[in-house]
Amino acid sequence: MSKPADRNKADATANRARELELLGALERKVLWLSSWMIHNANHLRTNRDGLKVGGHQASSASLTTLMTALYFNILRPADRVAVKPHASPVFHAIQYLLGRQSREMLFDFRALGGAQSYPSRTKDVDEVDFSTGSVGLGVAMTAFAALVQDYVAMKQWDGDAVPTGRMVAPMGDAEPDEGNVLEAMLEGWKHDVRNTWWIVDYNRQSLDSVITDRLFGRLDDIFRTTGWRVVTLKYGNMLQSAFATSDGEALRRWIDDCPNSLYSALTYKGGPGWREHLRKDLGDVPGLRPIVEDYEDRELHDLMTNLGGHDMAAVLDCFQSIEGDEPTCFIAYTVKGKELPLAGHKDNHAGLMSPEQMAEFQTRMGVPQGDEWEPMAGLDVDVEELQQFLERVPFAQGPSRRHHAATIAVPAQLSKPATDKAISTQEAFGRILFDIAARDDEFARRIVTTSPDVTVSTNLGGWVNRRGIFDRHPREDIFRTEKVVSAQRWTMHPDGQHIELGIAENNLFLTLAALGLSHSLFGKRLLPIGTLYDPFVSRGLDALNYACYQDARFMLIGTPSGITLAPEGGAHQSISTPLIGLAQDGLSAFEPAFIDELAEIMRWGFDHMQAEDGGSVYLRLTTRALAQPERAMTPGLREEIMAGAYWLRPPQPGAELAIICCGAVTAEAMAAHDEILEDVPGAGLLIVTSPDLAYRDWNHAWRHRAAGRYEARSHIGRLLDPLAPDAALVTVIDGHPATLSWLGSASRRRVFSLGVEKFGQSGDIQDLYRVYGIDRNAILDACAAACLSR
Ligand SMILES: Cc1ncc(C[n+]2csc(CCOP(=O)(O)OP(=O)(O)O)c2C)c(N)n1
Ligand SMILES: [Mg+2]
Repeated sequence: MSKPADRNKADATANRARELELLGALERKVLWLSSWMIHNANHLRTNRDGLKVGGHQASSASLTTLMTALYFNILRPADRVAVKPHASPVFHAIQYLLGRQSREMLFDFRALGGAQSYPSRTKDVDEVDFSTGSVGLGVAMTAFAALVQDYVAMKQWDGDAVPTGRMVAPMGDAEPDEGNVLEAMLEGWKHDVRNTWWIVDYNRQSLDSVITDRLFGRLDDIFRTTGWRVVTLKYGNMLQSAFATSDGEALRRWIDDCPNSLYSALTYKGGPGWREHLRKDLGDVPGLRPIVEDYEDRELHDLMTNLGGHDMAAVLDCFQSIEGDEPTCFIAYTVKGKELPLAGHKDNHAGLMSPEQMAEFQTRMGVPQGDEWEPMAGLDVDVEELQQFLERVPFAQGPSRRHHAATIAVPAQLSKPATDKAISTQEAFGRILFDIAARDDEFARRIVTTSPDVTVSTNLGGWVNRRGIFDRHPREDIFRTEKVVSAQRWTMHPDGQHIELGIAENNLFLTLAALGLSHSLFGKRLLPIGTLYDPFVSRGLDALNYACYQDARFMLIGTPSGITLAPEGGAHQSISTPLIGLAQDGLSAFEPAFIDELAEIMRWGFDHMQAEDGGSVYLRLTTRALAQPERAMTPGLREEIMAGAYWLRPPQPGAELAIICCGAVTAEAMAAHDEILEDVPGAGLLIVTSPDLAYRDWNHAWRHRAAGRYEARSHIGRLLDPLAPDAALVTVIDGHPATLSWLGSASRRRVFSLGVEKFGQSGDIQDLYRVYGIDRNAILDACAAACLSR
């Protein structure tokens, strides 16, 4: 009789073999479904516009083994994944097999309402954790999500622990070409980010071509330098066995020395191609002879393409061997288009199998005609056993991957800073936050600020002094312990509520994206605020768009802005950001002139960031101090500020002119208005607090009217009603004039729009406003032109 230990070992081996068999069947099915989904969308479904639908069969095949291993074995419910964008079909096929995606959605891949081209948190129904699509962003997002996971876990809110998950990115090997990935690695290292897995689908091909051989080895270095554990998964078990034979070393050397391009080309050519080349090298490497002579064409091809990333047993062993929370990069060697006739061809990125190739592939996969969408059709394993296996898959335990966190009560009013002096919106922002920092309530505790090395210069200093900087490890402020006088207290500890970032703006937006999804990812609601110099919104714009696309919720402060930052000069002037604010979906943009408006907008923003149908908020602020109006915040004023515009000086009925201004140039508009009243009595002065909300409201109103709801009026339309029908509007903003020029159409009146259209130069406000035509005289000239052209 065998000993119990032996029996256990034998059982474990048998179980492993069963598991590998089932995973092998699932892997084939995932490969089939992802290929078929794309084929159906391109060749079988009716497509009306004549455009190629596309989809990436080769990129999907490249990642099939790794994704199968992850989703059906490795991942746990607390893990969160950013899937390589063009492996979207693989993700959807897997969710389908797990019963989390419908056949209809797969059928409608890339059609309206169907499974999305690239995994989408907001548009897909099968609970994508992180959207991807713009390469590099999803990868980096996982590092910041890991940071946020630590942030909320270390706060120990609500008494319940946040289960630790791994933030996983199965990624393309060209993704690190995007600088934002390298930026994230550096930032992640500074923050000692844990629990992050990046799995590089190392197929050595990108979109256009085969990746240069010189990159070989560099990737490992880059990862190790930034504190990552690197695990290379190069050869499958078949190749490893071949290496273990007496002539194996020769084979290993041949493969290792084979240039990427040649390896890809031979992969495409298959057995005869491999044989021909190996034979040529027999003179130099006689050890290759047994392989050339003993293997059939198909065997030879399978052996030579038996890379680690396609060997299920090797992949599982590798993933399962990982212990600890060190960030880990797996470099998994793969073949782009593995198992498909597209394999290895340098042009295969957008390549599609032809109907003939697909028919041959279908036969090879053993999928009966008519059963193409059947999850279990054509598998050579016990279907019942497979079904039981699927029911036990750890990843799919639990009803939903999305959390719901209760909203945090926002105070009914945020008090504006008490001052009788002129004050800028940037300074007031800092003081409002400083006041919030003194509160002992949930609202103050859930605010988290972050800034890319402009914390002090965007006026977050006071808040940071009171609330501290987040760090996984407590660190003293050395300047303080050494008694060096400084206005800043930079104590770092796990309770800190500010995340200090390096300068990279992409990292700011990805951090905001991760913080702004904390309620859904980790069940802990945060109220994130990010500050940066307004011109550098453009530097991180794709990441901002990415954050909004995922419906992350945050408050963005762009300050200082426009040419109003004056002596700072042309390179730092933001001209187009008001248009970005207007056009960016998921972001409500404001440019307050006065600090009581600012306090209202911030209060509203904290609610809007939490509302089911809400979004993020962007405030374009300034360092220019303006004298403040003495007034009470009446409910009516509050409502109008939040609708986007109000009359600072209402027009007389029938007035022929209105000056309309936004933000820092309100002082010039007021001065011009004072003077114009002599010539145009009754002219009004309108303040636009949000070109974005006012525009959206107008747009909604005309669509309502177009649909027959004739009573629909826009806020701006109502405000401008008292003006004469042929009155003129003169608009002015420190930004692109088109931001407000739509008001002409909105009110069917002539509009004369002032703003900044050219890159500027250093100077003081007076000089710059004059040169770029947004000073008092420019406004008066525009008013004169308006009246003359009547
Ligand atoms: C920011 C951005 N630039 C360009 C593209 C277009 N694009 C899509 S995939 C791709 C190449 C990706 O290569 P790799 O990451 O190696 O993925 P593979 O398909 O080889 O697995 C490119 C350039 C994109 N999606 N996003
Ligand atoms: Mg690649």
